[in-house]
Amino acid sequence: MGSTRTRRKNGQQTAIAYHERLEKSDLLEIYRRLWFARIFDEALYDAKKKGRLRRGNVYGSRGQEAIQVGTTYPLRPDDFVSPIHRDMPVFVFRGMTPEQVMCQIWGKANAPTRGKDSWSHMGDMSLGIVHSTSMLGSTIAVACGVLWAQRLDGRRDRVLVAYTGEGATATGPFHEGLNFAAVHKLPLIVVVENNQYAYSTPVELEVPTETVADRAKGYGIPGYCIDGNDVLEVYNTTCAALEHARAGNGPVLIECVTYRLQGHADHDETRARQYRPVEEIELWEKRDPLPRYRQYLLKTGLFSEAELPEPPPDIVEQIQKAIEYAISSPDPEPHTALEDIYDESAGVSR
Ligand SMILES: Cc1ncc(C[n+]2csc(CCOP(=O)(O)OP(=O)(O)O)c2C)c(N)n1
Repeated sequence: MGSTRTRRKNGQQTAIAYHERLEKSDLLEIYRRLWFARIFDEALYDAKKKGRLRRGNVYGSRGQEAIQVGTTYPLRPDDFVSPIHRDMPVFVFRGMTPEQVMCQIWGKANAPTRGKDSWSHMGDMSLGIVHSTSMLGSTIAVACGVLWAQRLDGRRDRVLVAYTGEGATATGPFHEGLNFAAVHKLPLIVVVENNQYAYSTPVELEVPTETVADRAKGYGIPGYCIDGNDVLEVYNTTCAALEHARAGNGPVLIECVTYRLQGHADHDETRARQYRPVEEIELWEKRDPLPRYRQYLLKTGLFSEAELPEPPPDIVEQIQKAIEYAISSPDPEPHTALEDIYDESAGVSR
């Protein structure tokens, strides 16, 4: 490993500091969202450890919060996102309530999928959240379908931000999807969360090019390779990509170089300490995006220490309340198992 520095060598960098146009209230909201994502993660790990969450795995995003916040903050309300397993806070940033998301995780009757599925396997097109699919890489092909449908409806200005891990960039549907998007100049932004590992497979065994962003050259589209732990760099690059895509110039690939500070999921914690070198973990803990952004805010002179609590207590309370709400919500009744399976209005019968 230790390839981050060389991996950042290639790939374009955006020179425009879009963040300089942000108000103080925006800077604070970005800080709070970073903490929302961090606390969300910690609270779920804690619930799992204490036996309060008894189903599924917890796919943490500790260390990757700057990507979730920096890529969603500049979006318009009518843009789309396509989150995957490591992007749970994105559902909230795009309009779902923490209660809805927690009910989904606990598999409750009042969850978006009414307890039929859990974790990220949900969507809401009224919020522009494309239903997540477990077949990694296929999310890009699905995103193309959504954008193609938009085009048939005469809409070319709604951008879709699709998230993927670096491992998933080695799949066939990723290439087919991105190729299709590039040929038809679809307004797609592919955010590659390069956290260095796909389960236990290091990035070198998934990607033969120096950077993942190099893959963009094969489709004739811009590819950025950026510091995924710097929320403002992520924000600035997303703003540039949005302008490019909205203007009808086609897709953009943004590789956010980061690190998966935990195991692949909670069940992998012990093994992940064996396949990742200790020095590597320690190095990346020092690059934690939260204290980095806090230091930046303090240096601007706009904020006092007291204005930037670590963590903000009201967010801790908000997330705990959502968890308690989910735990006390009803389980789905067995007879609902066959409901919502077919779209009756489309004329398909059971
Ligand atoms: C096509 C496909 N192959 C395998 C899996 C099983 N799987 C789930 S997550 C994962 C690792 C994905 O790694 P990466 O794309 O780098 O994302 P990360 O989990 O690191 O965020 C794998 C192999 C899957 N869901 N889909």
